[in-house]
Amino acid sequence: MSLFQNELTEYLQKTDSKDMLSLYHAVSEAAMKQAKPTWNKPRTRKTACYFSAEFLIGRMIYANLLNLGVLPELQQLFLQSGLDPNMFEGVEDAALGNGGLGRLAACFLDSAATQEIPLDGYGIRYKYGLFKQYFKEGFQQETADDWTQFGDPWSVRKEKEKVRVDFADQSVWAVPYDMPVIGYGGKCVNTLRLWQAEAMHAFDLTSFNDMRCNDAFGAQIAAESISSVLYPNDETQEGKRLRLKQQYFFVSASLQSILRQFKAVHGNNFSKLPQQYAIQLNDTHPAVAIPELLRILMGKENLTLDEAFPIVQDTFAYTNHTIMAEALEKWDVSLFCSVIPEVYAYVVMLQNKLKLDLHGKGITGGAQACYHLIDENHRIHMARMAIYATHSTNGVAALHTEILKHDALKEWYAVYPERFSNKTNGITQRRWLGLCNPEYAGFISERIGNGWLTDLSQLKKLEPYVNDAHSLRQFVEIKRRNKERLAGHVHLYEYGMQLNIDSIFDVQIKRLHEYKRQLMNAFSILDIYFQLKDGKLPNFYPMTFLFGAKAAPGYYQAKGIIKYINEIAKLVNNDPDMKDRLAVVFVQNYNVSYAEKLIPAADISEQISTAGTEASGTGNMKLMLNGAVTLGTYDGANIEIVQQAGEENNYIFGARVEDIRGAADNYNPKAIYHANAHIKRVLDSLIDGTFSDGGTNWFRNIFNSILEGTSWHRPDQYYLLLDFESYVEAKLLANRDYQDSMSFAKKCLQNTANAGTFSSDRTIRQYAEDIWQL
Ligand code: 26Q
Repeated sequence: MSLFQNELTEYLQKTDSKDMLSLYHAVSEAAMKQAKPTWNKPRTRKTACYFSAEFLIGRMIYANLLNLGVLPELQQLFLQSGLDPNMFEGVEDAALGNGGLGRLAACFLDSAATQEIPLDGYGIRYKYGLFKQYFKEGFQQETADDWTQFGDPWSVRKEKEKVRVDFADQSVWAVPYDMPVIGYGGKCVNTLRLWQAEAMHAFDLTSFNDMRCNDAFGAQIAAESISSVLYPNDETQEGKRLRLKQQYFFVSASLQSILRQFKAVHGNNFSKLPQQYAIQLNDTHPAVAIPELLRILMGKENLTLDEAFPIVQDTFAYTNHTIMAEALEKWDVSLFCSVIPEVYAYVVMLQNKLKLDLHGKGITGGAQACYHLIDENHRIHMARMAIYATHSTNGVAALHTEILKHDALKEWYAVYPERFSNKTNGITQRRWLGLCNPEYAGFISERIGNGWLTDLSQLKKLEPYVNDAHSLRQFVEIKRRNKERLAGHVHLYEYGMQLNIDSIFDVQIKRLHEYKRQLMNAFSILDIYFQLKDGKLPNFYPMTFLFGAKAAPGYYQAKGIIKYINEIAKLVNNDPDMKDRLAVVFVQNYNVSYAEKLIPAADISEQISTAGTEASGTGNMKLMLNGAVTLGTYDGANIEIVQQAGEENNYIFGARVEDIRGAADNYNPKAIYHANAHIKRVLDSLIDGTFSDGGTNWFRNIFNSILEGTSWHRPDQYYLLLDFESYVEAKLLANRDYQDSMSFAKKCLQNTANAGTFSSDRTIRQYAEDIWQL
């Protein structure tokens, strides 16, 4: 009997408090107790540190219990006591991230712990995570995400390990909260260390009596505001002072904490640092760690630049997650200096050293401009700094890395080709199949054993079953029950909405972004609707289109698209002609836990970004793993997905990167609009009174951005109209194929069987071997 089982049994016998909250704490504490001895084991070898401004963890309790191996015990004990083991679905997600980048960080931690790779995460303990979303008359509304409102039993505050972080205008405590990262099987427990900002002098009531009252109060607010809220704009750089403070805050604290441990063992022999620690920078958000480590080594430990630079370079490595120029972080020198002036001196030192290095490579004068860490407009380019001062730069899918090397970062690839590599993203199959789709997980284990939980390549052994009629029928039944489960959830959370279980579930779930083209999906649905109304598409099989997405609160184009899709949903869902034929649902507050319900129920996975814009995608892998076919473009990891699973088992359409490049200069969306009656009718719905945007003018703006463009971008910059016809055609082909349910199930099973390479276990092994030298 496990310690967990003992503790929980005792609790259930002795205590009357059987409300959700008390049980949540009792169960979590029992699990923490069981994990503790393993967690306390000291590290004896080189450790990798994952620096990330975001960790999109999701709900912790079930994943931790699964990995500890005590989930069956919980279920048994609860059922014996007449309690519902699913009651913790009411517990908040830890949404300390925006989307893909933050979720990837969480998957990496799970994979490393499972494979006994010493990897610790370092980040920020935001008081408020990503905003919660609800719809009011079809418009997105945001509320604060107070994720610890019911407590945080999975964190341990380490008061004694707090460190001081200094800014130009304030100094604060960084207090670490450690979370255990429990590997599957419970043999290894790593740490996620999240820093919370607190005032150096706690505001005390005695100062109410004197004039310093306001000062003390103000200082406390100013300190706590640093870790108060996650910035909700993914993929657009916003030069905000507080954002820079957040970055420096967690990076400075993390480096101090790492160096404290290092010095305890190795003293001042800093040349050994890269043999003991590897630090991976999750995009440029933590890249200020580079000049900060230089500052510590030179300013405090008295090393020279020639001694310190190789240490920095050998310690750090950088991952790029985006191609789009507007997302590359740049800081105005004036802003940077007003926050961390002492660090700026080390940026200048790096800049000067870079100039010498380039000179040595024959790059001189004006040819150096595109490399400058501090450009002619007095902005610091964090990506350039990250490439220059680290030993490794990687992209997150094969196509993405090629674009980095030959386009976005080609000047850098020309001088430092040996630094570039690809590490295609992955996902943890524990959460994204084992936990979220237990029936399918059981189906798989019955056939090939459960080794796939720690070695996803074993899924290949499923392949023979694609020709087994009994297995295919069972697959269809499981998918149907997952649809029922989702429908129950949607009924509860989306105002009593009823889903048609006997329809195709077509799912697009990801942040709302123009490049991800949710709008093109909306256009295609409206086109299908008009065709059905006109009595065309006689053999159309019923479809339910599901969307989940949050728009950054200040991103009005994206908010307009949400409103537009909700308007289409209203039209379609209220039309009696469409009953049981066509439905559109935009779920509210899409998050990790909602994803765990949507993904197992999906038949079709929408991955329709403009070729060359989505660095990788990871939702595409989760849907593939759960037996959905991909309706997608040649972009990001979609390319690798169809290489593995076969183009014949997926629906690939549209322009490729080369086609888009070729089209760019003479692309004329207006000509397409006038030439294609379907497109014209659909687009006109934005301006002809079919729908109302509540007087915001957002629909007119969307219409104009496609046909007219603006002063800062060309018309239809994401080529919706270029791909529209081939997209609708592919969608209708999938609809037709679905009607042969056995052959469609076969495609689905082929996708699962070939998803092995998309485990984050594989990805993190590649980081550990190729970059961190663990
Ligand atoms: C920057 C400045 C100020 C405020 C916020 C930000 C910010 C925050 C988050 C910028 C970017 C992000 C997140 C980017 C992201 O999630 N990128 C995605 O990374 C995934 C994992 O590699 C890929 O699969 C996706 O293709 C990529 O879009």
